[in-house]
Amino acid sequence: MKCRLFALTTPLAALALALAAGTAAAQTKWDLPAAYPASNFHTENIIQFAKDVDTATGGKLKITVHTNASLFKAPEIKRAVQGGQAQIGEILLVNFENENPIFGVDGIPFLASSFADSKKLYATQKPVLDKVLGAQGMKLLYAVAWPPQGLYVKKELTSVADMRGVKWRAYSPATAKMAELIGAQPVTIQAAEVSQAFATGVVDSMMSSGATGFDTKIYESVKYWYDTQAWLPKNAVIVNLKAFNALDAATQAALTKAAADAETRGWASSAEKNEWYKVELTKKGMKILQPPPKLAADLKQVGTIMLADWEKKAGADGQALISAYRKK
Ligand code: PCA
Repeated sequence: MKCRLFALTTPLAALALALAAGTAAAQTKWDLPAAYPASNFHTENIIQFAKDVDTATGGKLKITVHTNASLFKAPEIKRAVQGGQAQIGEILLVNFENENPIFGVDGIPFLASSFADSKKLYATQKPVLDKVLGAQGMKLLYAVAWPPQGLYVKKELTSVADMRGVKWRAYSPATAKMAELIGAQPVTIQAAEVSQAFATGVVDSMMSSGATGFDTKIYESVKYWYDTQAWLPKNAVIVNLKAFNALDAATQAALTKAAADAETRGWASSAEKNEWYKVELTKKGMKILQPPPKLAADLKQVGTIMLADWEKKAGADGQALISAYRKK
């Protein structure tokens, strides 16, 4: 004991202490606000991503995932990352369409309605997203599509006319706009509050994936889901550029690699779970239906109007993006 005490006062021991302190200081801790429940496939993927980063950096970069909008509400996460209140976060890109049309291109109905087309659209959109987010002091790490969006309703439909006056849960500017086009009443509610909104009758319908219907137990109040395969909006994990640049090169590389893996894993899991959700929703008593011809045609028309609107807002660059996508 005496010996150890003595040892601590030697220059060598002092150096060891300083090194230990240096190691502790070199550990970086990041908060990652996410807006969806822990059991959601996006969130599970993020948790795996954080683990991969931890392992690859030997614990040098620790990312704490805050699920279900517990740290910031969904629409606040982007600004939190931009301002550095969170170093990294998950956002639903289409939520930010009013800031810049590029964020909304994956929310246009029937522009890209399969996983394959959605990947092509992402490849076209990504360079612009990189630029826009870069100019805002952030960096896109990866993005993963939600499964295709379908229509949750309480009664069977023949056309969109049957939706007139129905209380419609919107999650983005585009889904609110859709409600207006079909004569429904939009109420914007983020996923974390959807369960409550349906249970209390604030809303009676929404367009979303099987994932969110399952996560929110929508089957307790809604019995039909039309598998319209209308669009596949994406969640993106973004990082504050200053926080990213403050990492050493090896940590940056580990983060980028884990992000690329998460992107591949996330798209695969979205497609796989899309099928699983349909089975589970059916087990819970929901009817999963193909839209009848008139309903399908009406919705396509809504998509055409929304694409024209988007192209108008996005100008020449936007039109170029759409034609580049169509050529892919
Ligand atoms: N779920 C999210 C966005 C798209 C989706 O499938 C939601 O409904 O909020």
